[in-house]
Amino acid sequence: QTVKYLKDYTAPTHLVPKTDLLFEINEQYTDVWATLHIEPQNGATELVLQGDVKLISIKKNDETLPETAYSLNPNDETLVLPNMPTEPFTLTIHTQVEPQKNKSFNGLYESEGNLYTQCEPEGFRKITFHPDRPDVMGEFTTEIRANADKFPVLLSNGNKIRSGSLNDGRHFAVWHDPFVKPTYLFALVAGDLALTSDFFITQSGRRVVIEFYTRQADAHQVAFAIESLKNSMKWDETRFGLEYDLDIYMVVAVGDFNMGAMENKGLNIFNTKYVLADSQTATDADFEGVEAVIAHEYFHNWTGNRVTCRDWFQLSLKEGLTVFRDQEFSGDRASRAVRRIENVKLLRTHQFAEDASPMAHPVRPASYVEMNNFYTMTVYEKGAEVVRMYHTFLGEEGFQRGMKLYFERHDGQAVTCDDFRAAMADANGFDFEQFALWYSQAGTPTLQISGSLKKNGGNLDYVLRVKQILPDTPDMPASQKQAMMMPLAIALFNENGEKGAFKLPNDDNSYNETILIVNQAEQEFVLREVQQSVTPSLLRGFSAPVHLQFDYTNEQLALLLAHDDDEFARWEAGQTLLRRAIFANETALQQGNDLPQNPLLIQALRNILNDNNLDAAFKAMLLQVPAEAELWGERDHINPVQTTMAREALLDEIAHALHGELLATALNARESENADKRGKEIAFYEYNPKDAGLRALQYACFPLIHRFDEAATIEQVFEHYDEMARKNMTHEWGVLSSINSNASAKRDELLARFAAKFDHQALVMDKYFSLIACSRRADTLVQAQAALNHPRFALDNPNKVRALIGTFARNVPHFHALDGSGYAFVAQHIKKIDAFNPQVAAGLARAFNLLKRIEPQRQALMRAELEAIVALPSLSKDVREIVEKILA
Ligand code: DPP
Ligand code: ZN
Repeated sequence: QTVKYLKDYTAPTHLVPKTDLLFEINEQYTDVWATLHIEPQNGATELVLQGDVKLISIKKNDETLPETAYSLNPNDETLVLPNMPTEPFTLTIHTQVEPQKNKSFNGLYESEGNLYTQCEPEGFRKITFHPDRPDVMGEFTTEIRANADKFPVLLSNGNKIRSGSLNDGRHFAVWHDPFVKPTYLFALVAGDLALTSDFFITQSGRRVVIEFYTRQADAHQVAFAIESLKNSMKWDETRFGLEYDLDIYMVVAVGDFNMGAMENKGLNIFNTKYVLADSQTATDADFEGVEAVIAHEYFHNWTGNRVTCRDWFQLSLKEGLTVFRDQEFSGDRASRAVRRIENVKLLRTHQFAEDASPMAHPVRPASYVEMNNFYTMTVYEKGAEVVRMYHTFLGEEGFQRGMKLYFERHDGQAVTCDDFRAAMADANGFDFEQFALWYSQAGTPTLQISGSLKKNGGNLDYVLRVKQILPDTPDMPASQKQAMMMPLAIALFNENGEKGAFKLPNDDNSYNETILIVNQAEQEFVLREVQQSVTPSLLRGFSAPVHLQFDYTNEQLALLLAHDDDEFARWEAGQTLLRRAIFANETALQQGNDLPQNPLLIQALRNILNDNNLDAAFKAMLLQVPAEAELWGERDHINPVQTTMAREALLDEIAHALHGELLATALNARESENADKRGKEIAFYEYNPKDAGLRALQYACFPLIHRFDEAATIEQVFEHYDEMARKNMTHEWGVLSSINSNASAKRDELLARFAAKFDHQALVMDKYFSLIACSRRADTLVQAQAALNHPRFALDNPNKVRALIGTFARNVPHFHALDGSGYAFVAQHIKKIDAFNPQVAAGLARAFNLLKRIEPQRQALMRAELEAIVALPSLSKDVREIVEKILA
C-alpha cells in the first residue's frame, strides 16, 4: 500500500486556474470533456494528473495526442505526460463514466434515476483527470446536456449563465462559478426533482435565492431545513460578520450518500437524513441534527471554501473550525449547556475510543493510505475542541480578531493549520507556539490533579498540583511527547455549596473562578486566601479534551452535583458517581460478591428528580447513565459483557429505588408539554427546544419505569400505543425505544405495526432497522439477520447499512457475544459491502478497534475475523488500512 506523508508535501508543479467541463448524459454512460487551462510552474515539463476513470482521448491545444505521449498507471491512479510545454497550454480530456454501476457513491453516481456527485476528498478523479489536490484551485464553467424529460433539472456550482433546448428532446444548462475552488468542491446534479424556493436578504441588502431540491414525494419535508439555513445565514453575519457571497444557494437531498452532507460551492448535496424532517417522521434529535448539519455546511462557505486546505493532512483546518462554529450556533439557538454536554459525550464515547485505539492519530495526521479513512472523530470533534481552546484562551473578542486576520490574510487560498494558529497568535499577541503540539501529538492526555490547604500567615492557600500524562500511541511513544498547553477552568466551593473567593499570586483582585494555563509536565498553582473547606470544580465547561483524575470523595461529588453553577461540571460530578457505582458492580461481579448499594447516589438522583427549578432538558441529561463505550475511555482491559451486567444492575437499582419519583417526573413533564395544547391539533406537537426538553425528560424516565415492572408496562403500551405515539415521532420513538428490549411477543407486534405504518418513509424505516439492531433481547441477531431480507432493506444503501449493521456493532452484549456470532455477522458484511462501497465497509470495520484492550477469549475471536478479512485478495485499501492497523 502507498502511504502518503505530510512531511513529503511539495508545491504543485502545474496550476489549473480554469477548468471547462462538458457532460453529455446518455442512457448507459456519461461522456465528459474537461478542458484544463494549465500553467506550468518553474519550468516543469512532466505533468502528472490523477484519474480513476476510462480515458477516451487527450488533446493538447486542440491537437490529439498519440498514446505514446502519455502513460496510464492504474496502480496509483495517475496519468503521466512527460513532455509538456513550459508555457501555458490546454489539455482537453475525454473520459467516460457509468454512473448506474457506481455504488461507491464517490464521483458521478446514480440514485433512483437521478445523477449526483461526491468529490471530497478524491472523487473528482473518478470523473476526469486533473491534479485533483486542494491547493490547485480554479474557476469552473460546467455545461450539462441531457434528455429533458428524464433530467429536467441540471445543476452545478455558481450561477446559471445559459440554458436551452437541443435536438432529440435534449436540453442543456451552463453554470459558471466565479470563485476559485479546488476540485473537491465541484458538484453536478441532474434529474427529475421537485424545487422548493425561498430567499434571504443579507446584511448588505443583497437578495440570495434559496433552492431546495428533493424527490417530489419529499418536498413537504424541507421547511425546517430552509428555516435552519436562514437562521445560519443570519447567525454567521451577526456572530462572525460573514456574509454569503453568491446570489443563489442550492441544497439537494439524496437518499444514497456516504456521509452526512457536502459543502460544494453554492450546491450542497445532503443525505436526506439531514434535510427532510416533519414531526410525524423525525424526532426532536433529528430536527436538531438537521439544524446543525445545514448550519455546518453553510458555515463551510467561509471556513472551507473561501479559505481551504493546502493538503488533506490539514482537513481539521476546515472541519474542526466548522464543527466549532456549528456547535456555537446550536448553543446560541437553545440549551447551550445541554448542547455542550452532548458534544462532550460524543467526544468521550467515540473520539476517546479512537485515541485509545490502533487508529489513533493527531488532529493533523502525519500519514494516510486512504484519505476517506481520516474523516474521523479526531479530525472533527477533537479538532473542534482544539479550536474551542483558542476561544477559551482569547475570549470571544480575541477569537474574532483572529478570525478577521485569518480571512484578511488567506481569503482565496489553500492553507495549513499553522496559518490558522499564526492568525490567532498575531491578532492577539498571544504565544501559541507550544499549542502546536495539539496538531501533532495523538492520544488523550490525562490531568492528575491533587489539592491541599496550606497556612500562609493568617490566611489559607489552596495549592493545586497538576501533572499531565501523555499516552503512548502507535505513531509515537509517550517518551517522545512534550507537555501540552491547555486551559484549566476552575472554581472552589465551600461545604454549603457556595462559590468561594480566592486571589491569584501577585494579584490583589478577588476571583471566584479562573482559567489556569497548564503548560508543564508537572506544576503547582496557588490560590490565595481561600476558605476552610474547599471542593474544587475542575475542567469547567470541559475546558480541554482530557481525562481528569482528582480524588474526590463521594460527598464532594454530591455537593458539586447539587450546587455547581457550571452545568458541565455539575453533570460531570453526577457522571463520576454513576461511573464509580458501575465500576463497583463490575468488581463485585468479578469477585462473586453481592452488589453494593449506593444510597448517596440514589439520594442525589432523588434530589434532582424532585428539583422543580431544573431545566427539563438538563434534568434529562443528569439522569443519563453512561453507556459502556463511555465507561471504557480510560481502561486498558475491557470485559464488555461484564460492563453491561454491572450497568444494568445499577439501572435496576435506580429504577426500583426511585420508581415513584420517576413516575411523577414523567407525568409532570407530560402535563407541561400538553399544558398549552389543550384542544389543539396534534400537529401542534412540533419541534421546539422547550417541548423537546420536556419530551427528553419523559423518555429519560420511561425506560426506567418500564424496568420496574416490564410486564405491566408492555401491556399498557400495547393497549395505548396509538394514543401515546400519535402526537409525533419523538413520542413514537420514545415509547418503542423504552420497551424495545422487552421479551414479549407484544414488542414484536408493535415493531411490525411501526414498520407497516412507515413502509414508504425510508428514513423511518432506518429507525425500524436500528430498533431491531439495538435491542438487548436474546433473539436480536436472529431478528437482524431476518431484517436483511426485509423488502425495504438494501445493502447498497449506506443509511440502511448503518441503521442495521452499524447499530448492531454498537450493541455490546450481541456484538461481543461469547460464541463469536456478533463478530462474524459484522465481518461477513464488511466483506460483502467492501466489494462495491469500501468507504462504508471501512466505517463498519472500526467496530473492531477495541481488539487489543478486550479480554483474551473475545480477542481471539475478533482476530480470526480480521485475519480472514485481510486475507481477501481484492480487499479495498480503505478496509485494509483500518484492519491492518487494528491487527498490527
Ligand atoms: N466536508 C463534509 C463535511 O464535513 C464531509 N464530506 O461537511
Ligand atoms: Zn464539514
